[in-house]
Amino acid sequence: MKTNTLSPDLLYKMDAYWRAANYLSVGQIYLCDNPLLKRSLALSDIKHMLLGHWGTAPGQNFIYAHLNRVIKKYDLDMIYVSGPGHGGQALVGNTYLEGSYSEVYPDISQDEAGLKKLFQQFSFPGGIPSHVSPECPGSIHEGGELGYSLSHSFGAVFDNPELIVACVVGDGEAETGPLATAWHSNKFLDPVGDGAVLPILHLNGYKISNPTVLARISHEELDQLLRGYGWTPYFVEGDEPVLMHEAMAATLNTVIEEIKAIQHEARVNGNTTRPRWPMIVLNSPKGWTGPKVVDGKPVEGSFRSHQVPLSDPASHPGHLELLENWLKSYRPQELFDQQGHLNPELAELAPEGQRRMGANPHANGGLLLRDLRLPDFRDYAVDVPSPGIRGIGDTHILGRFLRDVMKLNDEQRNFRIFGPDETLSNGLEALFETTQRQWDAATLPNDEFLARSGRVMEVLSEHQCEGWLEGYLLTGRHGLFNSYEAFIHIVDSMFNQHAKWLKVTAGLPWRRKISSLNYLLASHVWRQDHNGFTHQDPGFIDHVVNKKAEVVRVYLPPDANCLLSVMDHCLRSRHYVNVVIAGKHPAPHWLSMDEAVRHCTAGIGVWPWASNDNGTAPDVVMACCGDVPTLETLAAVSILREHLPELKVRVVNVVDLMKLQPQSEHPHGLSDGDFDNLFTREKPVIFAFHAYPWLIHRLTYRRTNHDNIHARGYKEEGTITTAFDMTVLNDLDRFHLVIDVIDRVPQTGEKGLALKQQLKDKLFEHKQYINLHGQDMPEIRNWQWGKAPDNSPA
Ligand SMILES: Cc1ncc(C[n+]2csc(CCOP(=O)(O)OP(=O)(O)O)c2C)c(N)n1
Repeated sequence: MKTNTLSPDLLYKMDAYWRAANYLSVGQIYLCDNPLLKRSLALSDIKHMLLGHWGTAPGQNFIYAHLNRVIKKYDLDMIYVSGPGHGGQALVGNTYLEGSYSEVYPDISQDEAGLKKLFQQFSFPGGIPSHVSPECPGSIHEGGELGYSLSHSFGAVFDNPELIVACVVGDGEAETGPLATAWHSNKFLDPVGDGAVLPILHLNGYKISNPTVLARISHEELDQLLRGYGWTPYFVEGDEPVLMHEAMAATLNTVIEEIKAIQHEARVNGNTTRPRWPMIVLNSPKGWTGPKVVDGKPVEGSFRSHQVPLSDPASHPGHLELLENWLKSYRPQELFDQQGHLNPELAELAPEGQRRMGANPHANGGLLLRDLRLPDFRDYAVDVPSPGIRGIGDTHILGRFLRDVMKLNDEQRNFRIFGPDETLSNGLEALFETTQRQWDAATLPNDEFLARSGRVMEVLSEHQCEGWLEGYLLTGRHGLFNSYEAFIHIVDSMFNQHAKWLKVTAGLPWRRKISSLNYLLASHVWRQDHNGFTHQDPGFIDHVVNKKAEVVRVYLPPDANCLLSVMDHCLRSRHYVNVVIAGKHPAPHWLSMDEAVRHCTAGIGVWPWASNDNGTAPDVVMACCGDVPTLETLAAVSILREHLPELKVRVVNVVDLMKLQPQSEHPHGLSDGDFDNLFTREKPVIFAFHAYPWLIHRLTYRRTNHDNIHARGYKEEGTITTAFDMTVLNDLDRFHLVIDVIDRVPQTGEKGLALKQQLKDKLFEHKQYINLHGQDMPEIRNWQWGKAPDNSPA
């Protein structure tokens, strides 16, 4: 189709701007000197380590230049997400051309000296990484680990009705599971309250050394696939720059006007039909405009252009001339003056101020972050007249607090809860008293809590939940991800990337802190009553604690009041990943709200009412971390008190797992003195832990009393069975804990041995009972702290 969207003059300038960006992309990979090619290239101008990715860069430079035009034409509030973020130099180069880069890094000035530094620093020790890393202004998505660009983009536009995210999806990236599912995000977008995502599938045909699937299906099949996902694809295809500029410009006009029309229909005319949002398929050669043939092999339009198409000229002499010709093909003398300034006619093609994609505040979310309005969590407290009273399940109580967090921030529209279809299952039903699940696909009369606009985001993809939430947080809002504990592992790697992002951005003064990524892991390992072994895996925290201490926090509140206190803290915190593990099943309450606040503020502490060492040296420390281990520990303590009353027992409860680490390793870590005061220097410690027991050793191996810490936890034993039997299967139950004490405290003597035998009999009786009755023994079910009669093991 012949169009004339661009005047000849504008077309020339846009092509020149693209050439300038391409020149910078090549220069960053290769040059450490001679940035304007004022003299012939010499070996000394070339970096020794040639690192980076060329193949994706020219396509992304092309896209960026064209987005600049529509931003100006339509005064768009737009940011750019680069799925193939490995082409980092493209974004660095474009933000340099538009001036936003030099504003953040004045040393990289827009002149010859700055150009030289720009080239030198890229993929260079002490410089910047080769991806669209946090150091790159305008980036909310590094794109190192492929697959999350669309999810991040959707997260960014939720509750940002004026924002458009131009999301470049690599055709290789599109093969990943998360990306393949992310196309469905269009069924979760509210055209009234949310902004728009413009996906641009970068169909450059190849990955590292393979073709891409989407490039090797027919045009028709790809068109049908994308339509099947609910999009209207517009194809821009070819390799002839002039024709491609015109096609891209015309198509961008079309899609932007379509986006605006959809939004107008929904916002002004109240049309509630789910729209088919437009998207672009850019089919252009990989390594476009680069060397066509190198050492007799085709490079442009092939996988060979993925990284560095020309090798180090020191060992490949012919490559120096090829490189010089390649750089000169962009005619840099037409683009930059002798001082290295971009030709002003080209410079004015870029948008101005915050409309520049490198300076858009949405891409530095902390700038826009407003505190949440939080109700007083103490108002949701459970009354605990004495420790051990029965409760309805901790997350159900938390749900009421979260409901009111939603309510209070309804106007600010800056808080959402994300989950893979588990918000109800995880006990947060109270949320639906005030909001709905956002859903723009069809609904049936029997559906529950679905609405076009809602603050709960549910899709059965942990990847989408995580990606959406990250995008939401990175653009300056707040949120919570609730998930089954076992399946949060699905996003282990996404968590990694986000934690890395937080670590790096914390060290960049111009990046403002964002709100924390909060995980609520309910439906945990110990209570998988109707699911069993597949749903039993508490290992996410083993994974989390690998990350930098300044970024990660892990909380295991033992009861509802502690959970409220912890969650309040997490929602106020900044720039962390907070993992909170809590139960949803009926469970005892131990602490009044005042006690809970004190305990959670300390993060760890002795429970004096459960201890009988009365401030003297104990014979044994019973430590517990997690709701179920706390229950079993207290039940064990009550057995000890009844049968071995002379034994001095100290109960230590841990809410903040990082307290166990040495202070040198984690800012929350206890000093060695404080640790010794709690756990003693030489007494046995029986530690009942929620997760895999080895983690306790990993965290405490440097402590004085480490040799005497005996940790119990989940040992990968599980099935569908009773709640108590789960603890028995893993030796975490009250009877095993008492036996552990007897085995480690010699002074229990004959009395201890007799008790041990009784407890072994009890364990036998327990097995027989559950196999016959299908539920736990009454003395287990009805056990309550402080109520002696049912406690007797005899
Ligand atoms: C999850 C993940 N798996 C593998 C890689 C290694 N990798 C880096 S680039 C690349 C090919 C990407 O192809 P595409 O998305 O089409 O990007 P482009 O062709 O634009 O470079 C691969 C496999 C990665 N970065 N992330």
